[in-house]
Amino acid sequence: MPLEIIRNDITQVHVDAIVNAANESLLGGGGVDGAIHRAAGPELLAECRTLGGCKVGAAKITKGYRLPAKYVIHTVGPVWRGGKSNEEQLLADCYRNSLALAREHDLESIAFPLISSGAFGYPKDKALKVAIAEIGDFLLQHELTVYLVVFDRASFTLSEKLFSSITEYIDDNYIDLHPIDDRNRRELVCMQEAAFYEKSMPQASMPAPEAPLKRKRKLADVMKQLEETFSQVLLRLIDEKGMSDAETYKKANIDRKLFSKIRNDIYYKPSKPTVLAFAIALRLNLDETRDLLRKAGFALSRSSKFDIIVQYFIEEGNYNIFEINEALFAFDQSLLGN
Ligand code: AR6
Repeated sequence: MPLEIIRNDITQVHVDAIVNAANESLLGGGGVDGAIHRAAGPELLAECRTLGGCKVGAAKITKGYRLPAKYVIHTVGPVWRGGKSNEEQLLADCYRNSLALAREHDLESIAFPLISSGAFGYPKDKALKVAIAEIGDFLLQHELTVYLVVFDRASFTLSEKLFSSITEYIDDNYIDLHPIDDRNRRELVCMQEAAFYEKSMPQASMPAPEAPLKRKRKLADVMKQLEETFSQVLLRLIDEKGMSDAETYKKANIDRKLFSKIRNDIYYKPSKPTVLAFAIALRLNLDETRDLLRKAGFALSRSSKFDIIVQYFIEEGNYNIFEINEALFAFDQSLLGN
């Protein structure tokens, strides 16, 4: 998955580079900076002494020494002063300049902490937004695996407005299956199956009376589409939308390797998050999303928070996969992508 949000101690992450939320001296400090220096050993400080400090928003690279990561990219976030002192731009620069360094050094993976969101006081939800937007923009242009490391879930908050509107949507749509006894559950499954069959062949079972020629062609189309596999439907949709392969897999938060597997194997069986990721990349509406899921043997379920949250974003017309993953993470769900 090109962008993954994980909960971990960044000093433990096995990647080409971890990013340090440092200060302008680059000579160590508390928070993540202290943890990185402790884990890397005194050689890191010795190399940092040769760098001559670092400006806010800029980034410098050193070796990783005793860390599992090969490199440390040191960047200096802005101190939060209420939001009117160019903080957002400077924080965005931290991500952009760190990612540029990763590219210059041909790195394949990088892990970021939530820069400025500790001692420097940047509100965590705002800091997260900047991180996701900058990393997301970068990933639409370049190949890299990026981990956003969130230290403790308690520190992770979606903006209150988004959080409460998703919660409300879940409350309205979520069916908790547990209180339902077996008989009810069987009935529910039968109802879902009936709805499924009713929806799956509308043109074939209920032809419009007034257009025999058109009806015939439509039926042929339906039959042809029934025979298509997930992989074939996906490639057809990409063509129909006028998108390129790269644009599609990047917007789906899917890496190139997985995409070429799907492209080369017409019988490829994707996971549900992968199918939904493509539905988002292709900006499918809910019905189209259901059709694509069905091709891979899945359906949207009202007893899955994961499904309901994705459905919320589709209904809102928000197809930004990184923002959707931010919400899924906040609600403790698995993320979209491979
Ligand atoms: N792994 C991942 N994230 C961590 C870890 C860790 N081991 N430790 C803390 N965090 P901060 P800043 C999270 O204060 O706000 C230093 O003294 C933490 O929960 O480390 O940019 C420097 O020398 C928070 O969300 O960095 C500077 O003087 C995030 O990392 C100053 O602090 C950033 O918190 C920089 O302040």
